[in-house]
Amino acid sequence: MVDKENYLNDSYTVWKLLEEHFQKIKKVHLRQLFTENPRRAEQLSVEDSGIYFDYSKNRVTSETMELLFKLAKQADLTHHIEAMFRGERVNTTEDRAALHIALRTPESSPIWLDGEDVVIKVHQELVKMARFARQVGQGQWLGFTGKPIRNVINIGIGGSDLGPEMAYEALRYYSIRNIRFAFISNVDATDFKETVEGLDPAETMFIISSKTFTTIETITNAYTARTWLLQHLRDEDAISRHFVAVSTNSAKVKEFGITPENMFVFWDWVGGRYSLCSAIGLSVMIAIGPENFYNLLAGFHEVDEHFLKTPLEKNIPVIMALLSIWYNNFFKAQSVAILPYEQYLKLFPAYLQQLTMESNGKDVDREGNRVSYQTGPICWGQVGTKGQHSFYQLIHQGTKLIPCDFIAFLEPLNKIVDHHELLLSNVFAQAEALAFGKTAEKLRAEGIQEKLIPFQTMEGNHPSTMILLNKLIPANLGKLIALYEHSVFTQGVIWRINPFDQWGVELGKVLASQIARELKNPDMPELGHDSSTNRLIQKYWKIIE
Ligand code: G6Q
Repeated sequence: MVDKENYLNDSYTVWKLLEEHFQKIKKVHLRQLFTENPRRAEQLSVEDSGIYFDYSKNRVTSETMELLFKLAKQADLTHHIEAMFRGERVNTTEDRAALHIALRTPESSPIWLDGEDVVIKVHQELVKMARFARQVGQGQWLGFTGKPIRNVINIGIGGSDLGPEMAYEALRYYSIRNIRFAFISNVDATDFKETVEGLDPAETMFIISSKTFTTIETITNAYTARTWLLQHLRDEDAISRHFVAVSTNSAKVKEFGITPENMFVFWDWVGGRYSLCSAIGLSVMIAIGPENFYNLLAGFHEVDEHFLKTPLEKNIPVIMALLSIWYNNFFKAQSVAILPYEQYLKLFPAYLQQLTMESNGKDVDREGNRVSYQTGPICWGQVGTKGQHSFYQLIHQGTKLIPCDFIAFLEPLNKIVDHHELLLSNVFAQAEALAFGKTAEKLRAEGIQEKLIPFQTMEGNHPSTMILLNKLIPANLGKLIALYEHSVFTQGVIWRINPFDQWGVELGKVLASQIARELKNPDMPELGHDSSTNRLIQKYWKIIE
């Protein structure tokens, strides 16, 4: 165990100062902080890159922020950011760079990795993707029987699924409507069966997205898709008109029967959950068209630049990360809620769940020592106003502290009478009510019966951050995602963990294959698991006898 004395070495003093400061501030109410400082909203907000980031409803003072910035400095954050952007092998356990920022870097700005400009390769692939996306989107890519493609189905899982599906839903407003887009990820056959139900194979294109091309769920679904297609089209030559692959593993793609022309590549320096901007986003590019996809990348890049070049004190992802650490490590909050008030962002909380929890769900530091402090919080959420009628009760009056990120857009995409004013009024009102609550005096003044006062009193002092953008255009989606990516990275730096590996996920991949072999083989003389697992396997054997 790394004890607190050794934690962050020379930053230990700042950590200790933060602990002492926390004791002073933990009971201070946001009501008091706002009353004492009429300029609080102005002072604790940042406006940059088309983002209005208001963190004034957080339980911090200027002293808290100063200490947190000091913590970031002592963790040598700027050095770590520069190392990632330079392409150093920051993913130490896999000995890889984490260069997702190169995927959205303009062609004119080279980034060198092992003697090669990776940005050139990125743009070559983007051009190939754009050509294909136009052909499919404009009905020029014909299926085996000569029919244009009407259904595009991405088969992938984890990082090869959550990003594309979330971004497709988020940018659906911009998508072509004559093609249906779907995403199959679960190895449960129902996912495949229900998705292809009623579809004509002659009009269906499958994109098999898998970095490794060995992930059992994806490969199983891909072979099922192949069988489904060939049952109807009855000719192996049909594969080349209905299957494309996105992968780093050309040998495995070839083995599956997909030719190199139908393969889109990316590289080992792109982590799965950071891969949306690579060819993994092919389905999104077909849906919204190459121009919109390039705009999405431009939004990512704008925030990349902001993260790299802005002083820590005005750096939005850095502030997001420091607030997360403040609640996680000092208030001991267990989770954070992501609450987008935009229907198109309905999958955003689920996407962030992977980004944040797979990245920072680690219990050893960069040197392999077990940590003695809390790392990544649980991330969850729901689109507004749905959540208000379900779990918000616990955030308002429960006994747990749950910091909330509200995300809202000033302009609606779909304008129908006063829907948007109602939506915005809800998100602003929720943040206000969480912070300031409702006092017993106020309730009495409203004439509420005395016996109901304890139940209707809202303590308030529930922290939240408001991320406000103008409108959900593709660039703004890119900005939002990049904010969270860089916040996750910053938290990883301060917790001294590697946010780019995922050994827990790898373990799951190995375990399932072993049990899958055993389930198929009821004649096995002995099972080597624990008694519980052995009995579960035997239960299954009984039904296939
Ligand atoms: C993401 C993880 C994981 C991965 C999936 C799919 O960062 O590594 O979610 O994306 O396991 O892996 P493949 O793309 O290799 O099929």
